[in-house]
Amino acid sequence: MPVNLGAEAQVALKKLEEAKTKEEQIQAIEELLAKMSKHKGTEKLERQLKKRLARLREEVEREKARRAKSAPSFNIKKEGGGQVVLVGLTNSGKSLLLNRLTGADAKVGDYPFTTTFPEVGILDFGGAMIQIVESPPLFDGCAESANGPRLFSLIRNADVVALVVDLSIAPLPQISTLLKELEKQKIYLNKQRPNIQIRKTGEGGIQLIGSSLFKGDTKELLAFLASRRIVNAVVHIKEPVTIEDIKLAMDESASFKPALIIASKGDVPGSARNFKVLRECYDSRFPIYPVSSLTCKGLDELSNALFSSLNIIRVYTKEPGGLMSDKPIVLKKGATVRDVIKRIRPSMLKNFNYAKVYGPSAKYDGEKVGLDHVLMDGDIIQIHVS
Ligand SMILES: Nc1nc2c(ncn2[C@@H]2O[C@H](COP(=O)(O)OP(=O)(O)OP(=O)(O)O)[C@@H](O)[C@H]2O)c(=O)[nH]1
Ligand SMILES: [Mg+2]
Repeated sequence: MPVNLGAEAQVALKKLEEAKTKEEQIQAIEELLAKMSKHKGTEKLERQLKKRLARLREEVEREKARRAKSAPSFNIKKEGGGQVVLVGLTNSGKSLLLNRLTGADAKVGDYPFTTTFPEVGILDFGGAMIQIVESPPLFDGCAESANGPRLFSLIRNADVVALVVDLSIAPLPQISTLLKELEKQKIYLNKQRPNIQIRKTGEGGIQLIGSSLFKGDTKELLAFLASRRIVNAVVHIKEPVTIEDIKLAMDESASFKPALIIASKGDVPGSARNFKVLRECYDSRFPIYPVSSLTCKGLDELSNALFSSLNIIRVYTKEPGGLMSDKPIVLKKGATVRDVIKRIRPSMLKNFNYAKVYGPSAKYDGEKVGLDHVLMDGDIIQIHVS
């Protein structure tokens, strides 16, 4: 090392020798380069320092990018054929279940609040990729916690809600807490928006159709409508409703989600009794699937149920005279031949002749069908163009 660097540069050099982190090293090299006197004798050192600086800066940038990518976040981009969110109290077995279903590596712990950010995995259900998201646990009053709003918007955004109920402890208080917390945030499971139609008119006051179905005081209803600036309208009530139902029907912020219950830890002694209690109370409102992530019992049935709950189908294509595609096209239930063509090659719609269908929706293998033919899960379709 040349001795004639200058006093300030010597200090910077000492700093560099003692620097522990990459950031500290960068700072020290920058200081050293700025302070050192430059002459023929320091040229080599200057070159080395600049090279080292560039390498350190690059490493720091790369680490930053990696951290940003893997930083925990509540913003989960939807992927695959549909998204199911696992919602339960802490320790109910969500992480282990997610890992078993998808091969994810979420942390499992026998202590509360192991998962603090959503964990994501993909369940490959015969080529239909189902995104499973573990929500951090719900608890009494969680909406008021720092992550409360993000937690509920995660749930609101999912296609299906799977309540995870721990069978090693009493199930009913768990469900009560989950439903209470969700409904406080206007997330309603396996319920329909009350069936009321309101058509504003220019005049004529409020015209009530189906008024006998309204269970309440009509004056109160008129006052409520007036408070919403609805004074001239046809209000069509199509099912028995209370004033609360009408308020809910008109509440744009309410969301209504399809849901099922996953009864976890079915291997634990006493779980059969808890399962019976759970079924007695909730069987009519929710499909219930008992599982054990420890023994993997019930996981196949559950995967089937998750797929069905998403209302999607898998359709395979087959080139005339060729092989069947090994990856299915995933479509919404009710999709037609037209939807398949739109997905794979819309230009074929113009010279579409017919399609041959093999599988559940065909009356017989190779049935010739048109664009409006409704497909079913597992169909194979061969498109013929003129
Ligand atoms: N016996 C048994 N134990 C289980 C089963 N599933 C999970 N556990 C145990 O239950 C505890 C909690 O499991 P987790 O998967 O971390 O629970 P979680 O719902 O993700 O918990 P949080 O992240 O805190 O919400 C762990 O000790 C697991 O080993 C199961 O099927 N059977
Ligand atoms: Mg967890």
